[in-house]
Amino acid sequence: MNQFYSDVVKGLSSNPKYLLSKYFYDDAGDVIFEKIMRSPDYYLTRCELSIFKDQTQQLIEAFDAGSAQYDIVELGAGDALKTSHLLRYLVQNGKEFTYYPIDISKQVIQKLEMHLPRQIPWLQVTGLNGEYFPMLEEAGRLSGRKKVVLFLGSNIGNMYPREAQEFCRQLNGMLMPGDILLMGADLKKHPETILKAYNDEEGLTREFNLNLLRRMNSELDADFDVSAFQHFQTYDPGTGSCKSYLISLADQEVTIGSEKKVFYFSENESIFTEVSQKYSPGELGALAESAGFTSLAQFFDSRSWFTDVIWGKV
Ligand code: AVJ
Repeated sequence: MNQFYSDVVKGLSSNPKYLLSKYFYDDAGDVIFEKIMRSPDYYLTRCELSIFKDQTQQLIEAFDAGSAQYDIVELGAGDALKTSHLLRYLVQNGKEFTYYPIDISKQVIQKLEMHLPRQIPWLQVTGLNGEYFPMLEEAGRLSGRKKVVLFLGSNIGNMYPREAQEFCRQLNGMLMPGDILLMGADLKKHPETILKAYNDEEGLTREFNLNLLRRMNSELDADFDVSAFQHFQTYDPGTGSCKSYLISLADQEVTIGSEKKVFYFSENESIFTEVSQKYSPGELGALAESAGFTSLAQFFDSRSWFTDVIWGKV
């Protein structure tokens, strides 16, 4: 059977139940996520975009520390809107480089390879469709230059701090001395502001969360009654963990797959679906150090709600 099915069976057989947030992003999920990024309550994307628009030159000056010859690799490129500001600036200043966007979605890569060189004439784009680490190795084989690796949008937040530390350490192990990491992270702030980003007025995050049930219905032949589950969000200002759950509104059973596996949900039972971890600048500094990086520079939006850090591999 496929990976999605076995991950679902594992998660729903656990106590407490969970599902993996990477499965949010099917075609319908991609569309909802694009709407989330434009939603007034979801401040993250706008904050990071303002950093890329307003501090383009400063970001690039930080890359130039050491060697000024580099290629740009992006983990989870998506629509590359934020990155396009950097890319345009580099091209206009006559920099010779290749942009290697990595994404798990084939459509995303095809779109980027087609549209980016039209928007930014002379830009060299080589898309890599697959998982982060294998594709990062592939980029290393293709590129003869130092690498600037982008990991934006607070994607690091989908890991708990311990997992994030392990991820950054692994990433560090794959880089060469002189390579650079530019990572976006959402910052701790008033808890109401954070909760509202995931309890948006338009109900987009709710739909994003419930879409996971719809995806299991269509791809795994499951029979979830989507109306019998409720989106529930928490934020713990102490730990900085913002978490999404689906709550079963009734005692119910759900059948999944051709083997007709049955799962029981009692009334008010939760399924954990996502963590969106928030950091303080100090915690990010500690993360850099524990993963073997040196902090080179740090950028903030005007309200200091979001940060982009630049770390060097020594
Ligand atoms: C893409 C992981 C950064 O956690 O804020 C948005 C995903 N989930 N709304 C986040 C998401 C609910 C997002 N990241």
